[in-house]
Amino acid sequence: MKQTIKNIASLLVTCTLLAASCGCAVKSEPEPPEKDLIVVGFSQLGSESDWRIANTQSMLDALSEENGFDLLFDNAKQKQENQFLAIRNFIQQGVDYIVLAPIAETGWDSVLQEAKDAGLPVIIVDRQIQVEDESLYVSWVGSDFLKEGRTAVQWLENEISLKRMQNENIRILHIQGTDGATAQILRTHALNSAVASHPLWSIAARLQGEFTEACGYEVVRDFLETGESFNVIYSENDNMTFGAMQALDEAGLTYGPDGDIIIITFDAVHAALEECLAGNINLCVECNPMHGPRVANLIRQLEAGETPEKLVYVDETWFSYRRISETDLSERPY
Ligand code: GYE
Repeated sequence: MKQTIKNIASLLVTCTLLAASCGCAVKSEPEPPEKDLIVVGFSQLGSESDWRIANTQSMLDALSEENGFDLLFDNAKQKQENQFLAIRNFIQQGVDYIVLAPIAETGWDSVLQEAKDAGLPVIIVDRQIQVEDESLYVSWVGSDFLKEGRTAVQWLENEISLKRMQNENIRILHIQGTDGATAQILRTHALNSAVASHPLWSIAARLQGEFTEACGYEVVRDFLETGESFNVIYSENDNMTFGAMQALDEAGLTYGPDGDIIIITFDAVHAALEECLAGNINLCVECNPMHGPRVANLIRQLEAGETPEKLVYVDETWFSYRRISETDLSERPY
């Protein structure tokens, strides 16, 4: 024992001498000063869908402390007034950047002018905004919603000819998302143009499903009570589709490739791809929610003094019952 203590003591002396000889202190080094974090205020419009939850997670992951960000997150719970409040709070707190996922396209001029007056760069994510002065935001990143809608109607046209239904009336039940949201406006626009150019296509009804499963269920359930006929559902997001499917089940109606109703849905979240693979949904048009890393890159570009593109569109695909595979499912994290 004594010998061991002696050994340790001589080791300490050796260490001290060594440290002194190379000019080092024996005391542990002071912590390096903390790197400045970039403070970002993110106003998310709500948590209405699986897509939105994946989008929020992607933002939280990318704008993490580890990645050099201090993220202030606000969920506006589907109210534009709450987004105004959040932005004003971010301005007061003196954040470095504001990121806005807007509920609707219009109404942003005043509050974004306040951000501009405070010298704060604003990045828009997902849906777009219509403002008089385009310099109120630096950049937008999101989906090409018109292309998504066109993908859907072109697929339908092709499917109808594959099924030799060209001479049948196509009656479309259109379930719309939140009024005034870019995803709603442009997916609706694509459908309207297609209906206008196909004499046998018509809209059986337009239902307001607010992008939620609960609303999707309620509006379709109530519509089914009218007894109106239809053979296609064009639903502007997966969660409304899930609600619609529940209402169809309760009414004893069949859907999917082997059923009476063709179902077209947007987003292509994991649960929708599962339904597509199981033969309950005909077409899932992809809408990519993983914008976190894209927003982080835009901020890094701005930090480096670069001017990012004004509009950044993401690449997207689609999955039909004819070409979906297990691999598509396993590759989908949300
Ligand atoms: O399709 C829907 C969500 O704006 C792209 O909003 C987004 C849409 C998405 O609630 O699920």
